[in-house]
Amino acid sequence: MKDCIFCKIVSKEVPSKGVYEDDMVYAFHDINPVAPIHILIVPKKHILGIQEMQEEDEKVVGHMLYTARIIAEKLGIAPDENLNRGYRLVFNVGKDAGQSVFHLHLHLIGGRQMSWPPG
Ligand code: D5M
Repeated sequence: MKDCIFCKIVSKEVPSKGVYEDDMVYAFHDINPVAPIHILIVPKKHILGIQEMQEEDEKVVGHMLYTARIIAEKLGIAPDENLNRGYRLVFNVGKDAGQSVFHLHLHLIGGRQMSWPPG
């Protein structure tokens, strides 16, 4: 989509630090990390956000979650057999939730202790 920063990152028109890519998704380091590890996983198809997700998008959204698991293991932040370590997966949906880029993305955040509730 024209003027979409994440579409431009997917097409490599805008540079990014990629960590994973396949035919459905692209994952790269967030430019403004909130933790030692902060990856964004985006569908190659332009979807505005979860607020515009269609039933036909279930497969790609499920694939984004599975991709997060694979990347977390690769980066060494997946929970161990005692369920220590871990990471957080976040979809910000709409402006009140903090969404600032209106191309669907999943935040994979880890490498430090998280707190709850989020701000
Ligand atoms: O998250 C949008 C996220 O996108 C935010 O954490 C910054 C990140 N961002 C914005 N532009 C770039 C570029 N060019 N490279 C990498 N990361 C970027 P949201 O949930 O919408 O607030």
